[in-house]
Amino acid sequence: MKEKLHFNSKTIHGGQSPEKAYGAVMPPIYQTSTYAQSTPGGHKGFEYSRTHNPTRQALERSLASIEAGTFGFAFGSGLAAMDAVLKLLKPGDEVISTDDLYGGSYRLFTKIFEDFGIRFHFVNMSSMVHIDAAINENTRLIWVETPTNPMMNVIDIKAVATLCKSKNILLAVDNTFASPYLQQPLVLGADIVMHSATKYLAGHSDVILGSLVTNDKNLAEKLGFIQNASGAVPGPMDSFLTLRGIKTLHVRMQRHCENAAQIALYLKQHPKIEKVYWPGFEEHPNHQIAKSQMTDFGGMLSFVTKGANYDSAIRIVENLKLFTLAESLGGVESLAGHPASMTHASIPKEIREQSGVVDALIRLSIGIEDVRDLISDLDQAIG
Ligand code: P1T
Repeated sequence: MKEKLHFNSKTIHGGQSPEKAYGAVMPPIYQTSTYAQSTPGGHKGFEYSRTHNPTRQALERSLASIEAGTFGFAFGSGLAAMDAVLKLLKPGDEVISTDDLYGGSYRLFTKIFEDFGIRFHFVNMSSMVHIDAAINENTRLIWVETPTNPMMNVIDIKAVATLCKSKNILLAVDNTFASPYLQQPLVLGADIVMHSATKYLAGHSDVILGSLVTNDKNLAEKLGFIQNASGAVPGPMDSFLTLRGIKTLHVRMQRHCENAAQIALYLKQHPKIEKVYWPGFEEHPNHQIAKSQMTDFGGMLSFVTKGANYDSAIRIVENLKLFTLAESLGGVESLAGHPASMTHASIPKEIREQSGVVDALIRLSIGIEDVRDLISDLDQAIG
């Protein structure tokens, strides 16, 4: 019954049932590393918390449910979840990814996995032609991030999935910016959906956690093996907090989207603004794809002021009072960031600038405060 629920009920009930001992509505935080056995192997389904933990298992069931998947896995961070996917590969394998993606993802690919003999191609995925041109007989994985961080490009998941299926290539989608409230990549044909659950899923800027969900039993066996064998699992407290966060995902996302839409329109008509990157604008190059694969346009946007440079962008983010200048996104509070010096500093300048991550770019994670206060703050900071 529970898996037939609508999304706004799955966030609360998906994969959940009251705890057996006392009927606790929320799973207890099972802060234990191990479990008593009556005889070697004689246990109640839990042996050691790297392998399984009841609080983490409740979260993993919830993650699978909200992503319309069967198998969920939680990790100690978003990057640890990505690391597990890349460990499906072998030396000589090749990966195609977006040319605009989170700086830490780029760093994981190029500074860790290239040394293990895996080759990465970063292409503009707004056209299938670019992806097709980068495919060869060694291509094993296509890694899509959509909307992209921080340029807000939207990639057509269904079209990439069709291409992947025809060539027997795995498709993984980083769904961090959208959250499953806005788009569900497995339904669109992806094999694996990944989250930095640190962001919208947990939602309160108090946890670092990552997740993977798949419908493929064979892939799930491999990912579960890697999760246990490499051991990058989250603790029970962080699992609990993320599960609690997910229960309000739908109401938070609705407000994030409403506030971001108003701020995007406010910035667009501001005389000092050069360009606003937000997929809800009709003139956004991927607006039609965003409209068809997302239910709304999300809570993230980026912008550049007229004649801006590194110093003037830094001045604006320092002037903000209600927006906090900080890395991360997706929490209830609004954050501002300067990608060139913060989240994307690990990408060489000439490479990041090719995809638009210039020194003048400012990124906003729009929170769920009263939007009038957010606009007043931007007004005084932009001047
Ligand atoms: O920080 P962590 O939970 O390990 O997740 C990494 C990650 C992966 N994918 C995307 C799209 C991300 O945005 C992130 C983390 N991003 C930030 C910290 C940021 O401020 O953009």
